[in-house]
Amino acid sequence: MTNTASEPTETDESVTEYEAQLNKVLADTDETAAGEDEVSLQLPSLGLSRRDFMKAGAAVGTIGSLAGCAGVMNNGEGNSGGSQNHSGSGDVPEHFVPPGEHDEYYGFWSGGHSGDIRVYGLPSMRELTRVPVFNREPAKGYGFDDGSSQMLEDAGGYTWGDSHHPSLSETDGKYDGRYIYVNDKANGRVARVNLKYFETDAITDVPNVQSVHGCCIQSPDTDYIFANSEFRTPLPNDGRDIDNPDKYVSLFTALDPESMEVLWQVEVDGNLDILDTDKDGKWALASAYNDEEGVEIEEMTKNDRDFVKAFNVPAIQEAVDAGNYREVNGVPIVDGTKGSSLNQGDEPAVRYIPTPKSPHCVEVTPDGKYGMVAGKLSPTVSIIDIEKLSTEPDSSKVIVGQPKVGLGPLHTTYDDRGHAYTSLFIDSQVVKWDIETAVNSPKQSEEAILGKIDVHYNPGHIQAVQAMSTEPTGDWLVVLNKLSKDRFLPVGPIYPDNDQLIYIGNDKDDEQGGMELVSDHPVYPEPHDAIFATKDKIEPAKTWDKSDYKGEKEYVTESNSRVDRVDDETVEVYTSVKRSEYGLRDFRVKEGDEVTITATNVEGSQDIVHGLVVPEYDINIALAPQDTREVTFTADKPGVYWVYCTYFCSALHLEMRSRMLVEPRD
Ligand code: CUK
Ligand code: CUA
Repeated sequence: MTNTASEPTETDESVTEYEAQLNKVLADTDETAAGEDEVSLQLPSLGLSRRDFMKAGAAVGTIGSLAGCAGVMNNGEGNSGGSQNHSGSGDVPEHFVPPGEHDEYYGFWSGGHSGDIRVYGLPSMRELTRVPVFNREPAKGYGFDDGSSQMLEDAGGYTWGDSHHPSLSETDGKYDGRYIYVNDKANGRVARVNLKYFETDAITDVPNVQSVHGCCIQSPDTDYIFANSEFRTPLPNDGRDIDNPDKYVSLFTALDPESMEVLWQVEVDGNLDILDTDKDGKWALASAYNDEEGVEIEEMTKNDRDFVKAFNVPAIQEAVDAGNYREVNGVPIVDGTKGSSLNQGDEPAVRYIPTPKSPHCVEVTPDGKYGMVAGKLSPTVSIIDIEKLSTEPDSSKVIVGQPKVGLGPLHTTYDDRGHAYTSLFIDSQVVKWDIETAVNSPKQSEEAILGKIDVHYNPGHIQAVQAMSTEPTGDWLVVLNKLSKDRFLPVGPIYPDNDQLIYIGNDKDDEQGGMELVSDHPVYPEPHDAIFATKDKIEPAKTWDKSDYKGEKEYVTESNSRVDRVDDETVEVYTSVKRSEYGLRDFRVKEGDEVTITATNVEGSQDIVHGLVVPEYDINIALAPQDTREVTFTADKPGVYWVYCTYFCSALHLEMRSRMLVEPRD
């Protein structure tokens, strides 16, 4: 704890204010919960006073010295806090990956509001590359050539996005290495990254929704991509019902994984939040809050329960096929609200499963048996028995276990030995628990807990290797901590996040359940989630395959490099690119021409990338071997413009140039 200077009254005020706010939420919950069934918050059974709960919460809410203390106070027992970059015991396998050697796993991080996907190796935690998705990225020329800038324009023309939940495509429940799908929480979009080229190849701006939060593929065969809109809005949101929050809706959207077109949407009561599916292609489970359908925080937290929504995908598809929907902005919208006639009978389209208020997430176990709903405000995880969704008509009986895990549970992940790991935001810990024990012990009990490990600080997502597929491998776990505080050299008021690597391969009977903190890694803000695949699942191309763009773009060789004048104001420039020259040493256009440059990197050797940039024209494309890119612009400034290469490709890299000569038009 280095940030202990306690001065500012403003900080104290904000803590007090936050305490008061949370106090109100909890007071309401306690009152309404008294004498009710087990879905209530049940704070007294925590063995903690509400005051303790409050303090932890208050510290979390304030980015000051207190939050750091919260982690340490809760730790108390003197366990692993000291281990930073070395394992504390000899039982942890080597996580240091020596120079020249490769990692065992690929990790794909969503970048958050940087809008990208980051690619890391595990266990080294070395960042390997970034794949720009919703953001422009000059280092890769993304958003600068015609193809990618047109794609961004067609997807709404936004300049940024907030990527949250990356989902790897699956075949038969196993990662097939074809695609990653990821949502844009900011602008209500879903994108696809092609893992042959590690490049975004499609973005869909989902109609009728404002923010897409939950996003996942449908297991086991990626037949759909699902996307949850978190914010309720009028339908359509065209100026009607502005002052009528009752009429705002939240939508569950299905997209086609190949065409990326929106297929249908389902309207529900309350908000929708995060998503996962079963492993049989039937149920999609969405966490949800704000069953009150309020628009202000006091309204949103009035009731002591919310409802997880279970979407019966075949039943919904049947309703769509039967024309049982209304259409808004060209999308079929199925009525999945509580009173809908589609929700009656043996195969209801949507089931509403009661849980404690404001649950955060749903994550399905690798065997597809259970969906875990982390309580966030409740110190529990609710276990949904997925088979019972089809057989048990009483929704409250679908929850078959509810272990008390600790304060602020947000996300759950799995190993290959029947254990669950849940992040505790307020306690700044990861808790390991046994799934079958939790199902077989009384609700609210701690019998299933196998151990807890401290992390620093305030974890959000946690993810174990291969845990979203049917093949978890159970050796590594990454904890995405929201705060890093005093863990690294200070870098100004916007800190890095701190992703911590934990070894989970030992089921030791100690207070940490055998979990071992292995290393800390600062990360550029602010990744939200990650997903890991063994290295054999991903087979990236080493160079482009020109047959992949045949018919769309010309492959320009040295001998067919040329300038084609199409008409008086349109010019097409074709140039090859290789070490250390462009096919055209210069090219001539007229002031005011619309110029399209088509350029091909004709080299076949891997890792030889060339750039083609034109200073003062904002032109910047990057060309991997065998790739062709196009860029279109208006030559509105007469003069001489050097064209140069941005990648240091050879000893004659600096001499690798061409000239664009723009003649004045008289
Ligand atoms: S949400 Cu961030 S901690 Cu967007 Cu996945 Cu749970
Ligand atoms: Cu090509 Cu530098």
